[in-house]
Amino acid sequence: METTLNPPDMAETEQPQTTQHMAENLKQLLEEIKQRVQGMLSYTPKVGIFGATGAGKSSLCNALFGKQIAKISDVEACTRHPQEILIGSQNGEGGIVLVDVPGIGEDQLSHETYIELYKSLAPQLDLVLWAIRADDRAYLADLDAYARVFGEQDDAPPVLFVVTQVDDMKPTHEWNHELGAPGATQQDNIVRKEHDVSSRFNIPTGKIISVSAEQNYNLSALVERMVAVLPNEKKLSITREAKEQNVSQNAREDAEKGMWTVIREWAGEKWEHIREPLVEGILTIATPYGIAKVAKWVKGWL
Ligand SMILES: Nc1nc2c(ncn2[C@@H]2O[C@H](COP(=O)(O)OP(=O)(O)OP(=O)(O)O)[C@@H](O)[C@H]2O)c(=O)[nH]1
Ligand SMILES: [Mg+2]
Repeated sequence: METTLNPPDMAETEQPQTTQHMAENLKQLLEEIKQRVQGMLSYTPKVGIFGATGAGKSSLCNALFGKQIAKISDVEACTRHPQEILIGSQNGEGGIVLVDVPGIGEDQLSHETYIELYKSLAPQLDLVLWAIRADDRAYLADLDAYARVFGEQDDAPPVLFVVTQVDDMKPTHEWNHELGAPGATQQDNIVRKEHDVSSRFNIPTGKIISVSAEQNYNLSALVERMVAVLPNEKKLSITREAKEQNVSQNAREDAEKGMWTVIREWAGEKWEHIREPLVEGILTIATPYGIAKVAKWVKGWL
């Protein structure tokens, strides 16, 4: 039987907010936001590295995140099962999960199997890096896999294309070992390659980054793009986990702006009331994550 509740006695419950009430509400909001920030600071992102066999996926994981985390092979297709590797986590917090998957295109049977694997993995990932070897012109397997994995998914994560092993771009003798950078003709060929990838896969050139894992070339540009394409609350997890030398000031500022933007959204119209204690409180909890390093800049921006 339906029961009706007597409306509460409005005179009793709806009292004008006292200063004390307001102060308590603000304090509560402050604590809530700090807890959510703690969650954001210790978020563990999941990044998938997709692409053809031998493209340099495992090498890229190692170069970006700095630890010997994925086995590398010179000869036969090496990563036969997806390896989920949690690196950099402390006390069960933070870190990054890298999903280093087998390369597509090895043979027809495994190609089909791997596409199914990529499809099932994609929705669980925060970001995908799709590796394409600089001197590889046979895109068929990649085009087929990309269309089938991402063409049909609504909940697909952002994808960045990474042109790998650019030190092997012709003419290889041009590579400048002193600067760790391509020579002029190599550079032209890299740009050409990026345009080619862009038109074949129908993606903007801004989503394509050319790197050499072996020569540590352009990895910080890749980290910048990774930070740029992730939503605000996840940006910081990349700058936190990438090898220090691969994190530019730009990437750091982008990630921190992302964090503060989210915090401001959470505070909403109360922002001005709690701004000062909030900034101080967050700088304290964020210090172990390297945030205090640019505290001055952050304060200026806020
Ligand atoms: N010159 C050069 N060689 C590289 C670079 N990155 C990887 N390689 C070489 O390319 C080969 C394949 O690298 P992996 O990292 O094993 O490639 P993978 O995509 O993980 O391969 P699978 O696991 O078989 O799919 C190895 O011989 C690496 O040493 C690079 O930046 N420059
Ligand atoms: Mg591998």
